[in-house]
Amino acid sequence: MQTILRSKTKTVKIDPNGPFTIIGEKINPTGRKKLAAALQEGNFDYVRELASKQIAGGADVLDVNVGVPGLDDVAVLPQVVQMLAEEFDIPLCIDTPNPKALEAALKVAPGRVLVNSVNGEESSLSSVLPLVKEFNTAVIGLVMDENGIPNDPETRCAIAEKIIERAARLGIPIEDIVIDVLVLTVGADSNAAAVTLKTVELVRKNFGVNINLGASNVSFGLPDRDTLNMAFLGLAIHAGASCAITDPTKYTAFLKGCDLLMGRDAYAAKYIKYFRTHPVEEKK
Ligand code: THG
Repeated sequence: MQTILRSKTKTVKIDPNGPFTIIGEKINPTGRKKLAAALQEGNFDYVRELASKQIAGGADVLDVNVGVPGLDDVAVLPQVVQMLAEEFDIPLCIDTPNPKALEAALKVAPGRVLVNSVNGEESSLSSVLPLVKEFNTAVIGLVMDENGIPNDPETRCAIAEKIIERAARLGIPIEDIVIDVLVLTVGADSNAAAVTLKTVELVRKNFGVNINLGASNVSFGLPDRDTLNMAFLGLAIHAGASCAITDPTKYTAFLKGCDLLMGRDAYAAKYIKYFRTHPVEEKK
């Protein structure tokens, strides 16, 4: 089951059996004062820099989130999307909880975007899914609803099913739904990642859909976040995840390694090509 995304000239296929799709997380001002300030001033130079660094690092798709308290996202989100679409040829993942800002951004986005996100709440289903249909996009479905994020894989899976069914009623095909099984930090609950990994297996087995993770969430508040993020990504890929919102400037090499080890990189061609363009510094 492939989820097709497009920029002006490029196509990205998210595929459970293909190479892992890397969605760059860094255009997101949460916890980043410099980006928040730049967005508030309407200066997009730093956004440009974050986009080009992530693309150079190996991003397949860029997540775009302008969530700063007090910022007029209905105005700013489409401006940032338009700038990115003009200057970079890479599909976008539009990350906003505000359907008005989403609609404004979809009006200016070329190609086929990934909407981030809808969830199992009635208000979300009824405001986001019609936009997904109207603008012919794909969409990330979060396994949470009015009652928050369930603690068990079965209830998370039931929310995934609800999102898939409600989308189908509007004529949105299942391959355009990417289920995000949601990861919370193991700093607060040491069982959190295990529940998410079980949910990956269950959603994959029951529906066969593509599965996404906001992988860097797993390590909030803990030392050496890179170690935890990479360990989690490796386990999630083996469990059936096909894409992640994560940091391509740090994890692309690791993820190319996972593709090769999963049998998704014939003759190690992509792994070798990656290191040809991103040489490892000489070890002293
Ligand atoms: N699922 C979906 N979308 C999402 C998330 C998800 N969007 C937002 C978030 N979660 C994924 N994006 C990030 C972006 C940055 C960080 C974590 C997740 C992060 N930032 C550093 C911090 O806050 O400590 C700061 C910046 C840095 O040092 O680079 O960790 O789960 N569908």
